[in-house]
Amino acid sequence: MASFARTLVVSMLMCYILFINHTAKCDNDSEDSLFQGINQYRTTLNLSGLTENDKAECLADEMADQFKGQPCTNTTGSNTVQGNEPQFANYPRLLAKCDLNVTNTRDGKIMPVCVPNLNATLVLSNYTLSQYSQYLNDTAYTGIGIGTEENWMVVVLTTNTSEGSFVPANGNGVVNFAIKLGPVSHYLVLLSGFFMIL
Ligand SMILES: *[C@@H]1O[C@H](CO)[C@@H](O)[C@H](O)[C@H]1NC(C)=O
Ligand SMILES: *[C@@H]1O[C@H](CO)[C@@H](O)[C@H](O)[C@H]1NC(C)=O
Ligand SMILES: *[C@@H]1O[C@H](CO)[C@@H](O)[C@H](O)[C@H]1NC(C)=O
Ligand SMILES: *[C@@H]1O[C@H](CO)[C@@H](O)[C@H](O)[C@H]1NC(C)=O
Ligand SMILES: *[C@@H]1O[C@H](CO)[C@@H](O)[C@H](O)[C@H]1NC(C)=O
Ligand SMILES: *[C@@H]1O[C@H](CO)[C@@H](O)[C@H](O)[C@H]1NC(C)=O
Ligand SMILES: *[C@@H]1O[C@H](CO)[C@@H](O)[C@H](O)[C@H]1NC(C)=O
Ligand SMILES: CC(=O)N[C@H]1CO[C@H](CO)[C@@H](O)[C@@H]1O
Repeated sequence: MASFARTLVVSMLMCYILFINHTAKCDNDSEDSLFQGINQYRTTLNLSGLTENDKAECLADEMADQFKGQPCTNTTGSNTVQGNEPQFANYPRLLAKCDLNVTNTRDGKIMPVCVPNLNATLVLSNYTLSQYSQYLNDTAYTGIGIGTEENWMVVVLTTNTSEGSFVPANGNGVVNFAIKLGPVSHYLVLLSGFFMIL
């Protein structure tokens, strides 16, 4: 009986590991292709490419999570009428989760789109051929983070000024390090669980 329980737990852990790898990969494909598409667009406008920003990516992930379960309509995502952007009461908490606050994110720009199955062509055109294009065509923005959830994709643009750098003002390197290690610590927790039951 004990060995059955052990086998069950081990196979559940295996599924979990595979599942994490799988979703990470799916997200990465759509995010990567959008990242490249946006920078190609910037090149055609004679602007320098945007560099990846870990904190912006963290916030983009958190924001995408907020849209989970919401359907695509003609008033969501890139169709949102300016002034009617969705407001999230827990926004300060989402910022805090990413070790950010309003001071260092004020000049950033959050741009959600909703595209069934994240069709890569439509995702890119939802940025380059919509109201969002004016922000991509802006030298003020220098960094980018991309998050995905279901049919939702969220781009967060950052600046190189202190109000939009998405760099914690206290410059706490330890926190940065911990977040970079995020995926690895998943495995460490899993591994220690693995050894505990053996
Ligand atoms: C981009 O820059 C090049 C050289 O600096 C110039 O010849 C070209 O007209 C520019 N294109 C646009 C779209 O500004
Ligand atoms: C959005 O869709 C609804 C019905 O689905 C339609 O009545 C409305 O005119 C559409 N609005 C725009 C701006 O396309
Ligand atoms: C944005 O994506 C939607 C699909 O949700 C599509 O119908 C629409 O044409 C796209 N808009 C642009 C400007 O590409
Ligand atoms: C993505 O959308 C475009 C335009 O609607 C369509 O031509 C293309 O076949 C779609 N691609 C996929 C993989 O569904
Ligand atoms: C990008 O911005 C420049 C300067 O504001 C403007 O001249 C140009 O028409 C814009 N291009 C597009 C495609 O929006
Ligand atoms: C910020 O970015 C702008 C535009 O890319 C550049 O001209 C400026 O030198 C940058 N400033 C710093 C402090 O990196
Ligand atoms: C944001 O964080 C910085 C330190 O990282 C702090 O100096 C600043 O007061 C904070 N701003 C708010 C509004 O909490
Ligand atoms: C946008 C993004 O996260 N892209 C990453 C996808 O994964 C490859 C490696 O597998 C990285 O090099 C990219 O930076």
